[in-house]
Amino acid sequence: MKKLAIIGMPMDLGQMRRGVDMGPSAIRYAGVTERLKELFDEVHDKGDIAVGRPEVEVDPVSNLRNLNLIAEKTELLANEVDKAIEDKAFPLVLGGDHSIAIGTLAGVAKHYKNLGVIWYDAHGDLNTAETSPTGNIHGMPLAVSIGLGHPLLTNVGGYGPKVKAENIVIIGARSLDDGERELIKKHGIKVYTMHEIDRLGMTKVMEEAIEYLSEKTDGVHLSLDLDGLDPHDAPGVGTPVIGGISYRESHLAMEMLAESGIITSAEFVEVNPILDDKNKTASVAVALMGSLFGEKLL
Ligand code: EXY
Ligand code: MN
Ligand code: MN
Ligand code: MN
Repeated sequence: MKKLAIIGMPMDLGQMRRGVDMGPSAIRYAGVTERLKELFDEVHDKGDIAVGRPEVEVDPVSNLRNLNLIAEKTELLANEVDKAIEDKAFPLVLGGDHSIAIGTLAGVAKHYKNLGVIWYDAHGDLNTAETSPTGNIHGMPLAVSIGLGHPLLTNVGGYGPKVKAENIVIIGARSLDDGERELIKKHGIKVYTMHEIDRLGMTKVMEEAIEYLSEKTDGVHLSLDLDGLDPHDAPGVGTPVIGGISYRESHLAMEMLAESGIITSAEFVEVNPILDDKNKTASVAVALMGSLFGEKLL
């Protein structure tokens, strides 16, 4: 029995451009349920986590914008993701800015001894309050997952760290801050930047990533930031970076993940319909989900 639980996380508190809280609606409008119904025995749309419309917290001292709110709301997401897994469903979370991953991983990681993570992103999301140039928590969730950052964030779900640094593979990086580069070297995080994707090709990159993770993990979470794609293919994102992964390369990556069978949970984040071109980015997200869950062209 293949069961899918779709969970919307309409949160935009991890960065400063409003509109990404409408990501889950945009993805639903692009037909996520209808598309995935073909690929699962049961698809349950669990609706949205109650983020509400809290007033943004400005705390110039901590360099962590909306710290308390993000800790509180991601805890709610963690509970819902946990429930989905206990219910034997595959959790698919729709964002929301990338800070939501703090909650998704808190709900997922307790179910695995050795969770792996594929972080498909233009950015490293490996900042802490000390290294962040912006104070935006959407630039920090991967650091939080390995236990680095404010305790209110690293302890979401009541435990931490969620993931070992050596169980992480970043794909598509092309905008890394100095502190993130240092952290990658210090912790031995595996990164396929755009240079490796250009040089090796997506086939080789995915073969290597899949082999690397299958050897040492008992489950793999896919955290797919739409800004990993080139802004030409995914314009509706808050922090676009030119020179990204193409639409076709992304399909290939998802198809190879489907074949491998290693992915046990997923989230698609940073879709901002206000910045989009006729819901193109949400439609791309849904098409990639189709490939991730085994849709075939023929
Ligand atoms: N590295 C920058 C920062 O920490 O503010 C930009 C982060 C963007 C993070 C996002 C969406 O992947
Ligand atoms: Mn549980
Ligand atoms: Mn990101
Ligand atoms: Mn990004």
